Amino acid sequence: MQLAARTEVGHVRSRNEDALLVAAEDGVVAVFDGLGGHPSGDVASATAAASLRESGLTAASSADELVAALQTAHDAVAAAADEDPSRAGMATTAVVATLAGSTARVAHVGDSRAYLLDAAGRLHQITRDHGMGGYITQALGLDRGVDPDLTEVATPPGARLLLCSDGLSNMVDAAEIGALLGAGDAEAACDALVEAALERGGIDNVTVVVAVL
Ligand SMILES: [Mn+2]
Repeated sequence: MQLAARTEVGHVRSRNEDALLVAAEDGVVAVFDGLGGHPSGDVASATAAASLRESGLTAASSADELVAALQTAHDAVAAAADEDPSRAGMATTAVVATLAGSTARVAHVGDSRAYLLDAAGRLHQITRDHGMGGYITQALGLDRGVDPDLTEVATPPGARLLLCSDGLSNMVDAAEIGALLGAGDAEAACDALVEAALERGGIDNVTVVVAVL
């Protein structure tokens, strides 16, 4: 398995409020996007990434353990918000994948996405956004709590998994995402996807994780 990851602030935003996690030895990857219009999005995404890293989650974890790790990350973001009034209401999306041989499990809240490029070169969007047009209905840290979606997908040799923030998916259409994801090694595909988002304007932070399975 090859893994590559990159996050960029883009051309417009002053801060990068996205975060990523690549725990190659554990077979765990994740992308987080601190919510705009809320305070401290960068703190929210970094807190969630740290919680996931410390959760003990691995490719051998069960589906329930994956969902529980996201619930724990939600609690960590909420607790960090309670520590400082300036952080009240902070929240972050999360998309997390555990990569175990020929299957991957993906859990998410919000509009950060997972895509699978199958061995035949067809792109499948694995996640369904929680929210549209910038209004997010589920995110780690929101008062109403979270009920993550969980999907298990087959990842035969040659399949490629992409996790990304909306700074990619809002800037680059699915056909181009599929073409760029499929070309070159993981590092080349990751760079090509980020560069495409930046060339289209880079109006948001952009974060990409590519796994070549
Ligand atoms: Mn974003």
